[in-house]
Amino acid sequence: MSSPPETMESLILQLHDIAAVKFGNFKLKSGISSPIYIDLRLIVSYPSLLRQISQIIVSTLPSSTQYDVVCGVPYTALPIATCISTASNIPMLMRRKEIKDYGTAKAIEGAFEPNQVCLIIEDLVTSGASVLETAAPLRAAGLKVSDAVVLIDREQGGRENLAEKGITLHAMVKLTDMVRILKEKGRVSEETEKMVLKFLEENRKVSVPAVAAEKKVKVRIPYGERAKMSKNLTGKRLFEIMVQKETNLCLAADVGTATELLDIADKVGPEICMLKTHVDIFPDFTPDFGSKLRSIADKHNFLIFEDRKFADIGNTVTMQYEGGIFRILDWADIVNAHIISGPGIVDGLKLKGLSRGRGLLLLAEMSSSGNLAKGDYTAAAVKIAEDHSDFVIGFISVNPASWPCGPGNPSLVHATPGVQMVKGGDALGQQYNTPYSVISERGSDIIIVGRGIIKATNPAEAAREYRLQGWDAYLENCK
Ligand code: 5BU
Repeated sequence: MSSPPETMESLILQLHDIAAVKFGNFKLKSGISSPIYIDLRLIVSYPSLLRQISQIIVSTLPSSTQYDVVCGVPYTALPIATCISTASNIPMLMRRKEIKDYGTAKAIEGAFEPNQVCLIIEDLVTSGASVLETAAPLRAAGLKVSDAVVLIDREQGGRENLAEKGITLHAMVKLTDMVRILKEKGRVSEETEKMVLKFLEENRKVSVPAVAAEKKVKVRIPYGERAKMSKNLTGKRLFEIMVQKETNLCLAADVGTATELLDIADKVGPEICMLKTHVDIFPDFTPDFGSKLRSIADKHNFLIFEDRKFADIGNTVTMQYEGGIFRILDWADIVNAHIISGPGIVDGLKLKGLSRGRGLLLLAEMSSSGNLAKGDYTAAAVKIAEDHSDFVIGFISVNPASWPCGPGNPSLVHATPGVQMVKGGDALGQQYNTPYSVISERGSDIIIVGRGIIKATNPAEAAREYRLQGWDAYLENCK
């Protein structure tokens, strides 16, 4: 159902009246100069216009479009979404741009059920990037997103980019139609119209990551090639699994009990290349834990990484690795170590692990705020890894692309904790970056996600969304 042409015309003229649409020479966020500028933030000052927009935008949708909830892309579309929600009595959700102190549940505010369908509402679409930024946490929270409705489509690739991610874009008005109407009504000259059309023609396709293109890592050697370079069997296997399963996702399975861990490992297994444990948090640990987890890992083809963070002298860590009640060496493909005690720790772990084909990650950086692993410390981790590349398979890192010493040799893998769909942190110092930022901008290889998945209503669904995000970001760098 669409609105009568005169309603649309009146609305476009009102937007021009309030200078929400301006003509001239404007520098856009992307750096390019545009002859047209649209600022829809102004509409909050014109309640009657806001109401009309909210009514018309919904009438743009085909009557077959079903949805249970609406969510506006922050911030400009929030008042539009609110008006739609109150007028049509359809509940609204809000997406946080930043999370503070909480896990994923708080990336989306409001009440909802898994599998409910959420309609995304946006004011202006260029590449579609901001719609996708909102769709990702909604999907990770278990909601279905298949349609987005927008006030103005700039016709610069947004429709196609969104379609690639399974979202149909419905636009109230296309930019070319808007300019044509303004010309017909004597608001702009023929010359201006031509200038805008020429500009649009020359900027037809703004690809999604072009928004952050200058920040992304320039060249990435594909995981498959790096598998061939790795001198360690486990390092090689990790890269191979990533390629086979098209995933660079590691689940940080910090659940309450060993039973829960085995359960989530089986559910999320198809989505991950690695599962990270903290075995010492389980009250119900039994000696057969390792073999049970091993068989799930074999079934779903992922590696097991015990995040033990060894830190002692070489001699002590040999005993901690092999012995005690946990017997980590028996079941964990990968462990990690601080380098605070010097390279002897690697020698100690290698003594036990190398002949069993195990691998070691060195903590070159940490995700928590105020941590001391930086500068010379990080550089020392790189040096130790190079010296032991038969056993060290890579690093825990946060920002390898900007290390002054460089991220080291490509046979070594980078795994990054502190990942959620939105930036933010928890109350105890954890700091989160998004999958795109971690892989594409910061140059890491693996996203390690804990609460973003385990606290989701449907962890398997959330894991799938993280996998897709992480993998897309990787492919982006391979281009
Ligand atoms: P989260 O729920 O996604 O915040 O879990 C992060 C996991 O990664 C958790 O198991 C931490 O122990 C682990 N971690 C981390 O957060 N930061 C670090 O620098 C290192 C490990 Br090393």
